[in-house]
Amino acid sequence: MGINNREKSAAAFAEALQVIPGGVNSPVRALRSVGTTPLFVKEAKGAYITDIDDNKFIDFCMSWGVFILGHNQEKVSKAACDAVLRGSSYGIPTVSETILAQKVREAIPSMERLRFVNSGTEATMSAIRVARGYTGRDILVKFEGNYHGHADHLLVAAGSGVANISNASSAGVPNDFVKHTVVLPYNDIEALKKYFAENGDKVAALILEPVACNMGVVVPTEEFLKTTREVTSKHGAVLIFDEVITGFRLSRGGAQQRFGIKPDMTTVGKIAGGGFPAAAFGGREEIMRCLAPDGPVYQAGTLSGNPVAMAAGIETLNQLSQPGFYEELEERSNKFIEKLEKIVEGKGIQLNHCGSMFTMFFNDKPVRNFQDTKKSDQERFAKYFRNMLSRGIYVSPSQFEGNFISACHSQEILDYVLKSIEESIE
Ligand code: KE4
Repeated sequence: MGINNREKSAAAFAEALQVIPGGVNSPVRALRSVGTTPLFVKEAKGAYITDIDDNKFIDFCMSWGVFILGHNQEKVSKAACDAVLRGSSYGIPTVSETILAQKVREAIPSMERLRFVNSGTEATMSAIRVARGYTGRDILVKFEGNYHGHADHLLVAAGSGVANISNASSAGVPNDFVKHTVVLPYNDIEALKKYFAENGDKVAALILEPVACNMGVVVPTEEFLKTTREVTSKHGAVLIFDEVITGFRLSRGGAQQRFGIKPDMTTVGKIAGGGFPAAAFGGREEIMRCLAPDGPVYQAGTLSGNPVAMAAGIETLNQLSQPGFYEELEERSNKFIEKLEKIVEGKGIQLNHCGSMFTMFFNDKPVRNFQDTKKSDQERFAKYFRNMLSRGIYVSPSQFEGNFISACHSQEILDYVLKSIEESIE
């Protein structure tokens, strides 16, 4: 494992640059913040990705958290192939959409009604529109460092790929488009209470990552999470948990099950689509009743609920509902984290984790919010990333992202990764 050469990837990148901006279809894949150029993948199986130079890597990014079962899981891929051979899209309902919707709701009962879309961005954009339609209010509250996709009104102090961009929001977004978006510091209970005391009755929705992952993993205090529920209930604002990452990751019912807090609406994606373009937004029936064709809030999508993604999602959720799946993953993750904590102790690294997701911040101080994360040593992180790559391990290529332990990461793999981390942080 590891890199013997990357000539074909380099040539492929040069060619991609002639037709695709930055040579990538999503900025964070360009690996600019870690001082190298992207791999071009040929195939993947389980914990491994293989690039077009036939280098094999253990993957800890797992397509940004999608593959909790592992890449190209046999039954998931077969379900998708079987669906394709029957037809890939109809723009007409299929039973598979109802089946997957029922499975999502069975795992996340707060999603009394839900609709499928093609990306997390569409899911959060649609959830916010429904919340505004339901309340008749305009203001959206979000938190610094939380990333909810690239809809115009959400690109304010966002995390993930935007975190590496110096300006607080994206060019091309007129100020008018973000004037109803209020940004508060994550994990700051006083700021949250103060804002709602003064403006709560004008707030349509509060959206947050119930465990942040797009500034790197930042676990909120339980008090902070409880306060988001209290202030929104008190002022009739809609509480939206963006569980695109945490859904089906932190437990079968996501963060809301893990922390026992029931939001009014939830978005899910990534795992739920089994590696295909599918996400969903949903919540209380009386809110979702506002959606066309029942109600006045419009939302639509040509490929929404397409049968291929539905088939992959159904097979994925079936496997995740097997008794003991999450207990086993949690136990293996905890053991890994315990060992990693010993390795990074005294090395100027903060290890933030929740369940099977974690981030190593190259930072001398605890990391509890976006401002803390930005004091991390990105150069040191970049060197660490390249050291791991040379050892055949592809960790998430940004200080502002999480890493994901998945069912395919055997004990042998985890031990090799720990040994490599110990060597790579020096
Ligand atoms: P997509 O539109 O990228 O499918 O989902 C947007 C989104 C919404 N909400 C949360 C909590 C998310 O994490 C995301 C997308 N996550 C990033 C990685 N952290 C996507 C990776 C990328 O942008 O390439």
